[in-house]
Amino acid sequence: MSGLKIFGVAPTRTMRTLWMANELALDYELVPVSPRDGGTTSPEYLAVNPNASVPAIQDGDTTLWESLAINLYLAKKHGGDLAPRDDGEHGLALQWSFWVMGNVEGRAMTLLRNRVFLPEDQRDGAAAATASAAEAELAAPLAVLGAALADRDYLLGDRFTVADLNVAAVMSWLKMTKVDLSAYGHVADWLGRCLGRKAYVAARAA
Ligand SMILES: N[C@@H](CCC(=O)N[C@@H](CS)C(=O)NCC(=O)O)C(=O)O
Repeated sequence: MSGLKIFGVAPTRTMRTLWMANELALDYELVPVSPRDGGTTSPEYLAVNPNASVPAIQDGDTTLWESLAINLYLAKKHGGDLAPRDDGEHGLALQWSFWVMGNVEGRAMTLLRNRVFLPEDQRDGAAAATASAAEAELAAPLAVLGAALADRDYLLGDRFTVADLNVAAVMSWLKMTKVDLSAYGHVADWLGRCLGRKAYVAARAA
């Protein structure tokens, strides 16, 4: 088995993997698998990802799922500026990736569900209250991220790395849900720098 296959469709967490693949200018095949049409539960796909979710990749003999782990793998394998340069940077890339999954993703998903996916005429009342509670819970992690970015352009210093990509890919949901970042200037500026990258824009259009 050779060549990189990315399983998924762009308007899902697959976008995270496509963003990384574009940053690294990788040659890949996008195998369209969508949760919307039962694609993730076919026996063929469950053999690739038993979680019945996207994304997943096959790269030679390596099969992987979990979007941010896939990105850490691709960055390490292909090197360059996006990859951690030493053990300390490697640790920080893991730290920020685990952090964003544990502290931001669930709350951002609650916001997406209640402010974007729900039909517009059902977004007030309980839905609005649930969304506001999730937004309030984001204050502490946003302050942590803002403090980390106070004296640097990117999470590991002066270059964009897999740590930024993984955190910004999750934080892009906050933009979609119109979370007010005005109290977090460093975060807003950094997110703008990350989501302004050509490789991200191309991944969204894939
Ligand atoms: N933690 C996983 C989550 C993957 C995930 O839940 N993907 C969604 C699409 S964004 C999915 O395929 N859900 C299956 C479904 O809705 O049936 C990751 O980051 O890769």
